[in-house]
Amino acid sequence: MPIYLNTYADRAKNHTNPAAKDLLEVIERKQSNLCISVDVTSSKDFLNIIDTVGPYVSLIKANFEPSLIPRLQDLSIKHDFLIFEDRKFADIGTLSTFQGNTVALQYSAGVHKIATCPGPSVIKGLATVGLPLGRGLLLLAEMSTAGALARGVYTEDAVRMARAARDFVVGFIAQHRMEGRDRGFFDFDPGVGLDTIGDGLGQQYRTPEQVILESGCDIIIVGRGIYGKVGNMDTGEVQRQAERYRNAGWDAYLQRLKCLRV
Ligand code: BMP
Repeated sequence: MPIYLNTYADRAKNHTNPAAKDLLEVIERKQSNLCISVDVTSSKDFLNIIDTVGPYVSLIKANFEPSLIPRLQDLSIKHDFLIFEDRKFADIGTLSTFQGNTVALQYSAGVHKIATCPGPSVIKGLATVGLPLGRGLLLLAEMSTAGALARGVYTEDAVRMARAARDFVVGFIAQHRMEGRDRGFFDFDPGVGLDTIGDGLGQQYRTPEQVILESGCDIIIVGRGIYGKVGNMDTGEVQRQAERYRNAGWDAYLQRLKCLRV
């Protein structure tokens, strides 16, 4: 059966990248294809949000201070989620013995990092550090913002680069399923909202149903839809929204399985 038609659990059985396999197992165990994007500046808000939404998510996406890593790791064990460090790598990919200020060094300075990147040399540089640690990389193939340049040839090249480095590249940040139905890559989709279609600054939102059922993506990435306006947070409401998005994402996945099996 083509991989796209399989359950997350079936896909976990066959995946060779340990980070991707872990993620598929967590998704199945928690029945959640929700990734929260925690884009806040206060460490207190950051940790509070994660502790509140932890039970409902499989993945936390953030760009965090190294000093927060031990707390984040404790929370990931407490709530059973993986960490996706979101860094935009746009430096040269060279890994030099003497001069280490490269993307590989940036990458090795943190914890569990999956990142976007601009070329095959960078993928190679990151893989030297990431593969021995059992990590995976995501390539930015398409963007959710209006008028984004990540399309056409850029998107095709991202898919080509991913295919050439299948052991390390585990998928894409995208708006649609990037490969044919036989692919093993993940498609992570940001720009997800249940109550609004944009943020007035170019961000465009689609519903979990559009993303998972219609576009065939695997994971919804949600930020402000869950924690609202920064500095204006009510823990009960954050928890309620996390549960709501978790349920919406999972229902869309169940519907997809049902449709495809008919
Ligand atoms: P929000 O749900 O609050 O709009 O947050 C979406 C998150 O996903 C942000 O961290 C943003 O940087 C990221 N993102 C995106 O919105 N669109 C993309 O195409 C790629 C992203 O990484």
